Amino acid sequence: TAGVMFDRFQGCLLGLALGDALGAPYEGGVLERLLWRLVGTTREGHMRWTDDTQMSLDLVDSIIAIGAIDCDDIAGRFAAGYCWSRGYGPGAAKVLKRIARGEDWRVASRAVYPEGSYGNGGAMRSPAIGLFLAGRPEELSHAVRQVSMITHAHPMAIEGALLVASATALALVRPDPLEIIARLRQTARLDVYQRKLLIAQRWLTAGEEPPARALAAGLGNSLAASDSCVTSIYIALRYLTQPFLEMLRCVAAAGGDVDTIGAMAGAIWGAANGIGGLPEAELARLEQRERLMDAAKRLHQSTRL
Ligand code: F2R
Ligand code: MG
Ligand code: MG
Repeated sequence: TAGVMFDRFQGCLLGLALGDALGAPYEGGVLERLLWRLVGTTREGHMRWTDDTQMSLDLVDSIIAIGAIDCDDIAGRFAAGYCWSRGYGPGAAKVLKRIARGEDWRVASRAVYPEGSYGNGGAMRSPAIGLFLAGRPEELSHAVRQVSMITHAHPMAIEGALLVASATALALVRPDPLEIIARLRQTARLDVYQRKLLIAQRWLTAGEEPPARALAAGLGNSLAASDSCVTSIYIALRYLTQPFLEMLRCVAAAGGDVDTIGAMAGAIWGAANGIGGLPEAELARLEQRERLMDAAKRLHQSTRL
């Protein structure tokens, strides 16, 4: 079992990074895509990933170093890991710069949006917590809330992060799409998530995938958490037994925040299928693959699964 779990931890982190890197060229408008053409490849010719993977790695590095969730340490690593060319959300970038200047994250996170950010930046890094606290739903819920609050204190952002982390934790141990979606419906509290999870459950039960435009219209595709978290969960579960790249084609066709929906769907898909299911040629072109594999290995060693 430990070997299977180790493979799935790597599948989750590498799936997240691959969904992010392969989705990044499709994100944003004309200007953002043009910019990514300039900065989206390393000197060695590898595909770069964006803020989604950077913040996930910062979080994993903190969990490995401390052996627990420590928001002060995580906030420091988020701020130190910030790099403009990884395409952070504008609000998140401001919060991280304030923390880097020495402001407490509790103050910084409310300084940009007093009610907190409702973007998907809290959710995109939450799969790492799903791995660390799989099988312990109450601890998971508490940890996701705390870690989201560092940059994303809005209830929509927190609940989106909880759903993505829970989907990851469930995919790791019981990769049955209908069971996962039913469990997530029991977890959701906010109306918008209840409504979208019901749509996703109906589509999964019918076994028919809607056209890309209807998928985006029904579940959303923007960088708001409420418009991207259920989208990524649905696509991951719909394609759970199909090739990773088929899944990503669906993400790209739905459009919008493609790197982040790809990262979250990739993490859930990878937690269920393991690193062996990921496409080899694309993995070989991914930047810092060894670092990601090592982080997954050490996170696995830090868990009490
Ligand atoms: N930054 C990008 N992509 C750049 C291209 C985006 C393009 N313009 C587009 O609209 O598609 N990607 C990265 O950012 C996303 C994660 O964002 P995060 O960390 O949640 O950022 P932020 O700034 O906190 O929130 C995003 C935007 O949402 C609006 N917003 C959030 N909370 C708000 C509030 N309380 N009141 C008003 N507006 C709020 C703002 O417009 C924020 O800028 C991921 O896609 C990642 O890949
Ligand atoms: Mg990104
Ligand atoms: Mg994005």
